[in-house]
Amino acid sequence: MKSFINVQDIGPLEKALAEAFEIKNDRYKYQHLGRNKTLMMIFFNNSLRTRLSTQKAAMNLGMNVIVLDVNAGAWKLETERGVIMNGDKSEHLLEAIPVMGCYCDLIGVRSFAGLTDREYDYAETVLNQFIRYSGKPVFAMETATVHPLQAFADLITVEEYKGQGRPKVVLTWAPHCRALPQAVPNSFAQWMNAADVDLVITHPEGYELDPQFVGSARVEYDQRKALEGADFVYAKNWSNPGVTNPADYGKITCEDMSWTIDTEHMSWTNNGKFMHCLPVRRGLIVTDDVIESPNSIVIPEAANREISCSVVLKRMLEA
Ligand code: AN0
Ligand code: CP
Repeated sequence: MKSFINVQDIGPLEKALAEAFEIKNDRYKYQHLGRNKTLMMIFFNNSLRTRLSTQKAAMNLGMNVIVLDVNAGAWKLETERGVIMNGDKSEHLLEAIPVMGCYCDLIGVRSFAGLTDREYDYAETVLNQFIRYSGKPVFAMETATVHPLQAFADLITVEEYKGQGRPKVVLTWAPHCRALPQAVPNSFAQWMNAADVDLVITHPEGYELDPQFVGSARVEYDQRKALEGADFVYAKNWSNPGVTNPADYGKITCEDMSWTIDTEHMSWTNNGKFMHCLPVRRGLIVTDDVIESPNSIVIPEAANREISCSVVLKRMLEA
């Protein structure tokens, strides 16, 4: 596997899941693969889970790991071409990337959407510069529009907790005080569309996700109708994707607190499991009692980040 960005990169999901459970049963089975190989993780944004789980997965595979927080200690990087660099940015990404590529075998990139220019974000400008100029295989650790390591971990979690038959999985928007990217819901929708589940997406009008990610999912604007009979409730805030109205891109155009997942919302479901990628703000996305309830599987979901990443790094080392 030369890159890991979209669900297609991982190939058949049954095989990827089988590999995930094999690794979960024996995390150190492929320890020889990473010998004398170096992973470089580049963070333009904060992280808890991605940083720790990716490092752990790399260590399980016997890799060396270098972590760079671009905004804490490195030169400030210019990402745009054609600018006169007389501001606070000392180095251009187009020199920094090939230099980083010299010191490693694999590169993971976390670079969130700027949420001001839809075209720039949806062209995955920063990620594509890494792919083009690093000379090394690159994987997404949440980029402008996708978070595949999270979606793969979510898929593993649904597989582990589902009962008999095809589960009903509901991706629901929930309110938030800051404008957040669409990467998590985009990838979740993309991966669930590829999996054997009944996917329903619910959000206020105007928050339509990009059609390439919605795929064949059913969109239901009535949150209660969407949640009825749900086996899994996947809550997430995202800012306005600017699909319906381009001028709204990256903005908060709904603050309706009736979308917060509380016990009443969960009572409409089929004893549904509550999921969230974390970090989560209680009182906005979900109430304390729901996230602390026995039906909340946010911690095993986060634990599966080590597993999804182990499969991805293994595949990239084998390539
Ligand atoms: C990020 C987001 O919503 O994309 C990261 C989630 C994994 N969340 C925040 O910035 C709070
Ligand atoms: N879920 C997730 O990616 O969390 P972090 O932002 O803490 O890495």
